Amino acid sequence: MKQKLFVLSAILMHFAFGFSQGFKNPVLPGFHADPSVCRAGDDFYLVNSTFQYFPGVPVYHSKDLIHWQQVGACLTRPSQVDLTNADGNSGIYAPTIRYHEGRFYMITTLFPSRKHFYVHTKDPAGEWSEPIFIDSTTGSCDPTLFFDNGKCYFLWKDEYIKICEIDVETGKQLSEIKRLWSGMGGRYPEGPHIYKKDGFYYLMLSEGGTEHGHHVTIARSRFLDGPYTPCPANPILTHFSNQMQNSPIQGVGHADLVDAPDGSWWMICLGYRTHGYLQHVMGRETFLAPVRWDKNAWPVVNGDGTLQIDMECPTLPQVEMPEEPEKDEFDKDRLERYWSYLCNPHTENYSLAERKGHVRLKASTVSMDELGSPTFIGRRQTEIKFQATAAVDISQLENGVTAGLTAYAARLNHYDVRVTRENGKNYVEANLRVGQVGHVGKRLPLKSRKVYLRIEGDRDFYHLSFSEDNRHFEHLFQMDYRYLSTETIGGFTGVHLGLFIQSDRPSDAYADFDWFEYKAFN
Ligand code: 6LW
Repeated sequence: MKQKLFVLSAILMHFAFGFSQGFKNPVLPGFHADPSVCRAGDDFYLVNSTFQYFPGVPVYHSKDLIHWQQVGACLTRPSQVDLTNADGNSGIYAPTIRYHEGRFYMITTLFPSRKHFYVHTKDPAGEWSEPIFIDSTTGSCDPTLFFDNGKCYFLWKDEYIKICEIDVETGKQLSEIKRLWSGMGGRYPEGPHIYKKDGFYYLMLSEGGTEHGHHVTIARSRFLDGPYTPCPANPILTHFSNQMQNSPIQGVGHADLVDAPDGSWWMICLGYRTHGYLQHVMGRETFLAPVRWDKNAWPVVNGDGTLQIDMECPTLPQVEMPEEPEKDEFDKDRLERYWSYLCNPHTENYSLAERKGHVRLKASTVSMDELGSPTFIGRRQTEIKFQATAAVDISQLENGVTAGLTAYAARLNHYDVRVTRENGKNYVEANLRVGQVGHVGKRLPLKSRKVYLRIEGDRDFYHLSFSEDNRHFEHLFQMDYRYLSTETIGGFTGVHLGLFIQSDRPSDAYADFDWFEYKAFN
């Protein structure tokens, strides 16, 4: 009844005020994979997987499921997660966030150990606890928690979706493990979540793999341990159909459901925006869709189980969140939350204090082509068309040291516009790493101690250029976007625009980045 009133009031608002609020997808653009959402009162919180990036599992806050602000991260301390030698196929996989009796829980899996663990907090924007491992079960991924009748249940993806009761204070297994459902027969049944509504337990999961065949299915039972009856309208969300083959959004799946204070239901899920046909570089992003879920009925996602970039639908009352600054002047005592490190950082190689208004990156012998934690900070590419510019003081480089701006997809897939010091002179060059092949484009001598490095993206290329006056930019190289795409390199992450420094020998050299500007054009 409440939902009917919500829809009716939205329609009345539409005609009375002539507007249908609607919103633009993705609600979290750029690499925001495997989203999970919960609600505490009027506040929504959402988490994403992060693999080799640190801090792990960013926490976003919203009042309307459309506008999100990153308020923290779950894994901010090396004691919580060891990402040594992690890459885009390991580290932190899909998380789930849940709220129960005043406490937030985030459960996830660490690869390659495949150990499931969770952390908790009373303040999702603050520090989260030390990890509690569920030692009795390792293997596969996509854990979730479900609280029912004073008990806590742990579910995860194995060859089936499995469940057991745990002691949520210790992670100790309290009941035998049961198999619940393995979906409709699609490959990789994964990403399970349980919801209790109208006396039914609903088990939702994704099948088909996190590529073009991805789809969301659901089943229900009067009993938590089943048997589960599949929804006759499965899949309830997919773009694998003929109807959606030309959609700019593909691979939709890995969803979570949440109800709003007004009784309406919503789905967040992952998907990716291709460059026109099959390939994407930004990783899997977070999308939103309205759900009609009448009493005792099956949920219906956005009317027909698909979603669009421009969503024309009634929304919750919209509450804007502070926008991320386009230009980062590095003038605060901590980095903006959108910056990430690769693996657990060597914190001694980063300083915001040694030169006011600059981030000082100190050379290490870990190169961008290696596993480990090079001196690097990166932020997500959030649109196909973008412009990233970094201003850097290169006066303290030494022979054999290289510093610059990179479009980073993986250690063997990145395009850099970089400054290198040789025989006491500084040069700027384009450096392309494509698997086992490296290529350095034309190398030009630099006269100034400050240089401006730029990478621009469009539907076909990444363009690398530089300037010594921040007005005239000289083009160095343009490189096909496809060699940074997930389809080419595999893995589960997305391109980051990053600042880095590295040395081929031990060195005290450093680079002072004065500012970084990122403009996205959608
Ligand atoms: C994750 C699985 C998936 O564990 O991809 O799209 C895997 N869904 O649920 C890695 O993100």
